[in-house]
Amino acid sequence: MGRVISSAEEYRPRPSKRGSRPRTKRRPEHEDALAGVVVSVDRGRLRVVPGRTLAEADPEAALLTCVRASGVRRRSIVPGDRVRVVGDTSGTEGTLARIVSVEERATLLRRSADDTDPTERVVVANADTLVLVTAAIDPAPSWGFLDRALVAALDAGIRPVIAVTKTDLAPAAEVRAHFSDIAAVVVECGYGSSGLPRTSALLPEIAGRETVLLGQSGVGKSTLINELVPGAGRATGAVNEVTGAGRHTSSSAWALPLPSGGWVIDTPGIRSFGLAHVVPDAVVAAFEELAPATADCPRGCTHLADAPGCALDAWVAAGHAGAAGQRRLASLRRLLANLG
Ligand SMILES: Nc1nc2c(ncn2[C@@H]2O[C@H](COP(=O)(O)OP(=O)(O)OP(=O)(O)O)[C@@H](O)[C@H]2O)c(=O)[nH]1
Ligand SMILES: [Mg+2]
Repeated sequence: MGRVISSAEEYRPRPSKRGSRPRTKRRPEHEDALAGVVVSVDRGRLRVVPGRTLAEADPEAALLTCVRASGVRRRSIVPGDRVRVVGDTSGTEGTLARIVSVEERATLLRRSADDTDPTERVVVANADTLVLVTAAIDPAPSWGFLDRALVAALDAGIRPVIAVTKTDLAPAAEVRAHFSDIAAVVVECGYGSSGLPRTSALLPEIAGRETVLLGQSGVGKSTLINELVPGAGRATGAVNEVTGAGRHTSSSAWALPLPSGGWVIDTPGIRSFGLAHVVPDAVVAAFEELAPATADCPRGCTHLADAPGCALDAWVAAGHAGAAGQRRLASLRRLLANLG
C-alpha cells in the first residue's frame, strides 16, 4: 500500500531539479500592474497611455515606452489594445516598462494579405468607428478595396464612415453613388470645399469615439489627422504624378487624442484588403440592401452568378436594392468568388 500523508507537517516535497523556489503562474508583481492602452507599435517598442480604455485615458499624460514581457512575446499587440504594464511606469524619459498581459478585445479590425492567405494581420483593436478614406481622384477610388474594407468593418461590428478627400479636384458624386444604398455616412472633406474647415463634416461622426482611419496610400489620411489634431505632426507625402500612387509615407499606426474628445488612429496606406478570415454569410450580411433577398434562395445557395435559383437577381431587377443595386451585386459576387 502507498504511504498515506496524514498531516501537512509530514509532507515533504521532493526537491525539484529546477530548485526549490515555489513557482506560481501569476507573479505577485503583476497584481499591481498598471492599466494602459497601446497607442503605437514600432517594432519592439510600444507606446502606452495610462488608463483602462482610451475614453478614460488622460490625453495629456506622458506615454510609457514599453517592451513585451516574455509571456506575451509572440502575441499580436496592436494600437488600441488594452494592456497591463509593470516595471518603471513613471513615464520619465528614458525609462522602460514591460507589458505583461493583453485584455480581451471588444472589436478587431483584421485583414489578410489576400483572400487565400490565412495569415491574419490585425490592424487595430477596440475601434468603434472606421473612417474609410478615399480620394475623389489622385489616386482614383479603388471600389474593390473600399467594399472589402467595408465588409471587414461590418463583420467586426465597427461602424463605417466614408470620407472623400480631394473634392477640390473632382466631385464626390461617383463615390456617393457607389455607397448610395448602404448604411454608411459619406462625408466630403476636400481642401476648401466650403468656407468651413474641411473636417467640419467629419468631426461629428468621430467626436468621443475610437476611430481608425484606413485607406490606400496617398488618399490624405495623415493630412486629415494633422488638421483634426493640431500638433500631431504626422508626415505627409505627395502622390506620384506619373503613376498616381501614394508613397506609403506613414509606416506605422498611431493613436492621437482629438481636442474635442475621442481618439483617432492614423494607419499606413495598404494596397489590398484580404478577407480570408471572413465567412461568406458575413459578407452577404454586410450588403444590407441585398441580404433580405437571400431568404428566398435555395438552401446552400452560393449567391454566385451561376447559382441556380439565386434570388438576388430578381431582387435587384425589382429595384429593391436601389440605383446602385446592379453594381453592388456584382461587387458582392466578386467578393464571394474570391472567398470561395
Ligand atoms: N488637392 C488635395 N490634396 C490633398 C487633399 N488631402 C490630401 N492631399 C494631398 O495628398 C497627398 C497625400 O497625403 P497624405 O496625408 O500623406 O496621405 P496618406 O493617406 O497619409 O498616405 P500614406 O501615409 O502613404 O498612406 C499630400 O500631398 C497631401 O497634401 C485634398 O483634400 N485635396
Ligand atoms: Mg499617412
